[in-house]
Amino acid sequence: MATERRASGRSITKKPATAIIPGGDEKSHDLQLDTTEADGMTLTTNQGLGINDNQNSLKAGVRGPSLLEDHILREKITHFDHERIPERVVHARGSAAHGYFELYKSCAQWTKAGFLNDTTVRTPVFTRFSTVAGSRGSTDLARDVRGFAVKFYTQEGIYDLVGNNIPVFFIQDAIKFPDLVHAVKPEPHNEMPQAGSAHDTFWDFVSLMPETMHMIMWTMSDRALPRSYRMMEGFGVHTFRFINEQGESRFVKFHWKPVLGVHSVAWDEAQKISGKDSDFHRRDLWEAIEAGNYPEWELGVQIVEEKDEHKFPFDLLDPTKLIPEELVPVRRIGKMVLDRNPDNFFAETEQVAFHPAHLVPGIDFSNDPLLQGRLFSYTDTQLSRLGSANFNELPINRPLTPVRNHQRDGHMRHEIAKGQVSYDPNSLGGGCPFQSMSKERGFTSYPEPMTGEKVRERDQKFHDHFSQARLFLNSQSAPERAHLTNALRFELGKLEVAAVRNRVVGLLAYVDKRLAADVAEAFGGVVPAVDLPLNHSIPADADPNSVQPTKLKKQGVETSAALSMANTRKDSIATRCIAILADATSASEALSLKVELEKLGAVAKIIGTHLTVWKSGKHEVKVDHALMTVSSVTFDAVAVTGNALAWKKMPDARDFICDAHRHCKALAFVGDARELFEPLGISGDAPGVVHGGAVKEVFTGFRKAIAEHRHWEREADPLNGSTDPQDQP
Ligand code: HDE
Repeated sequence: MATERRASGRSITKKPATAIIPGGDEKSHDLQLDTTEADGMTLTTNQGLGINDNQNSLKAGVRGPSLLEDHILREKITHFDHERIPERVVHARGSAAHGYFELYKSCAQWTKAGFLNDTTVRTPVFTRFSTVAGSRGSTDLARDVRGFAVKFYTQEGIYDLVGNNIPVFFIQDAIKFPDLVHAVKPEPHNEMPQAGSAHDTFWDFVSLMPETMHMIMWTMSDRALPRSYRMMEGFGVHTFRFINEQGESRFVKFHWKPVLGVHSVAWDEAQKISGKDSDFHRRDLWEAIEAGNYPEWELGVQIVEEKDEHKFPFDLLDPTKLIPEELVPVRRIGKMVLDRNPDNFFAETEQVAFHPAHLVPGIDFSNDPLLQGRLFSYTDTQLSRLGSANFNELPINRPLTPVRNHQRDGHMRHEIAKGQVSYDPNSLGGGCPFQSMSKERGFTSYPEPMTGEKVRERDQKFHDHFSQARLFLNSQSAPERAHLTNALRFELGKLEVAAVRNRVVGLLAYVDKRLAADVAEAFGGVVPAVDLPLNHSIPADADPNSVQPTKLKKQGVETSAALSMANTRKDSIATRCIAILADATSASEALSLKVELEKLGAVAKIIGTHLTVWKSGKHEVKVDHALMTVSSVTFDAVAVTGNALAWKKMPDARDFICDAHRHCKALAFVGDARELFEPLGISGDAPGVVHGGAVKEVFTGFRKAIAEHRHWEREADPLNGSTDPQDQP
């Protein structure tokens, strides 16, 4: 038996590579390889034929026409012509990494899932992050929900937790998903805009669908502009079930909590990053892993006992609602570490096929009508995207456990099933494979009692669309609320149809009158009165206006600290990217600053006007990036060293500093730089700005300012330019 490293990189044990000779027996490949092929260096065709010339096609004479006979040319070009597969209909743009999951403490009291019981097991994972609306080549920094899908290769088969970075969703029922996606995707007549929701069809849909309001609060917040995939939360969104060995069921919501904290960028910054580096999140993930800064998330669960199912003012089956952490705490049960980049983007990141129905014993579905629809969609979409019912045989999708069944044939079947028998029950194959004899090993659905009439309706509790939207809004810090307001002003300001804008502003008033008024200020100040649209899925006798918007208050939840990024971790600069502007005169200062920052785990880069290497005593100081090739929007903080007056004359340097200031990043000026920063409108007393004579004078203040992430107090209101919090929305 030999151990092979598969394309997916997970180690499995299998027999030596063998070939099936039609009509014959297995024959070892090893016998057929000569030493040149064995060293893996020789270029071959797909049939293994050695290629002697990969530069010239076969021609009739050196100036003659190419010959149809050139099978090597034809094979190469034919394969190339078929390289593309359809991109994902949603979540097309994504990046992924390998890693593992480790459990802190057995969860056997809640679930019999093996990987959540045994703390000695390290479960391999493959995790893909994505945007939703954009095409495969679109920018990473679009305002959008992010997908957060984790494939666990457990000892009981594949378990997929296919979630998002926002804990709720736009709609309550799967039947509306195609409409939602059609509305947000580029408009069908002109295929614009790419990867953005700031257009008429999306907001038209929203304005007629009040259940979107909670999710809209999240997508208009900075949650939709993550600083990094490594710094965003993940959520399973739906309520699932845990089933333990005794067959007891509890409801569960899944959370991923990033160890680095939850951080975002500013909207102006996001737009600029899209131009400067549209692969910003992909690069960030890749480089962090290459540098050994492995991203980590803790897996958290909120557990609700069966008997408590109905004790909340919202329905646990409603995916537009979250369970406030104040009502049910998130218990951290394990950690995921991503420590290896894919070897091949297409084979792994593109071909990975997630599915919420890839379950292991001990985890089960709830009746959430959105989840129920997803259970159909994901296999179906793989059939059109990956083109075959055998997509599960692709290396990245294969479970580590053996697959044994009587499914046969189909496009691109890899498995060479042996023997006469392909049906069950059978006696000719000795009855194999058998149904699992032990209940623990196989999957058993939770025997939830079912009654009821066939209806196209939702429970009355589903019709409160505003309480949790308001809870989210009320939980935001003042700068977060200002960003949310300005995002709505931006998105609605892009609309061409005033009636759509008015309907949305009117709908916002149901969430919060002040929010609606602040948004309306950008459009003439009028908040139109709109009736809540009744759509056909709401029973005729339900009056949405009668829904009590303050229900959560009764349970003592008016704000929830977990909903604000202002409460996240702000004590570390690990993995933060710091730009140090330097010239030949400041080489040694730049180097010592870089060394000090890197001691704390930051990634510091020296930026000079030229790509060069300076001498500083016995040290060589390498310029990492030329100023004209970078911009401060791709860094977390900026330190300026060297000749202040020379920087002041350079437009690129001025923009670099001004953008960092505008985006409220930590700024350090080493040496006497007042003549540089004051004319740029930067106050030396502003929060997050440090200046002084030497590196050691600024270092402590700079470090603390970076750990704070952003200093939003510096931000001016876009409508009146004021930085006074009283004037902000
Ligand atoms: Fe998905 N979704 N979705 N979705 N979804 C897909 O499957 C769908 C929903 C999510 O990195 C598709 O393989 C329906 C909620 C992620 O490969 C497709 C409905 C949540 C990914 C599909 C939803 C998600 C997808 C497209 C409503 C958060 C990317 C390609 C009933 C809990 C996975 C594919 C990856 C991908 C359908 C709603 C998360 C078409 C019908 C809610 C992270 O099957």
